[in-house]
Amino acid sequence: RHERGLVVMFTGLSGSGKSTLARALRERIAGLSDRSVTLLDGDVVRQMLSAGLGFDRASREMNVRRIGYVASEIARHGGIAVCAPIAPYASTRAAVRAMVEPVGDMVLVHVSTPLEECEARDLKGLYAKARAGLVPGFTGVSDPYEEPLDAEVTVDTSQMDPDEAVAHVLGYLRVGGWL
Ligand code: GGZ
Repeated sequence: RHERGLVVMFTGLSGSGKSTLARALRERIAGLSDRSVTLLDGDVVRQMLSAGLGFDRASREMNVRRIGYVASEIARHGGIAVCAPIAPYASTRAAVRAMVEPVGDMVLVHVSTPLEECEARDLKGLYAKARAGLVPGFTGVSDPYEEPLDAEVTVDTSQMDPDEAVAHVLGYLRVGGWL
């Protein structure tokens, strides 16, 4: 078993299932491990840690780096942090990895649910608004999402249900010796 802390960062489009998976993973890890497991919930982060930031490139970079910093501090002290920002830029994800890896382990989970599926779900009506030009710079519609080439795990919630996706991540963590 690893003594080092761990950061599990989900990345993917709006509506891809990141938050659902992050919450479920947190619950599963809490039931399996003695270590503390902290969920950095997207909505709470945007309200508290990143209050006032928008969705332009600089704001997204700042938001994701702040999440990465807090997660790395949790890992430094031996805890497990689970977070789920869109994190659309490869360079920002690399910066987070560079912050985490000196003090803990980093597992990037790409939630690769296709845009068409996220848009068909449109849980919050944001894709429709974005298509209508009412939300400028919406990820996947009018703003980039750079697909990760360095994800440790990839799950597509159009191909499996949330329980299966979480089981997949848990399997990776078990085989790797974190659980
Ligand atoms: C993308 C946006 C935007 C724009 C508001 N682009 O489905 P949601 O609503 O709950 O998840 C999205 C959330 C993304 O915030 P993050 O902090 O994860 O993004 S990033 O990592 O890029 O900083 C969506 C909502 O905020 N939202 N405007 N223009 N998503």
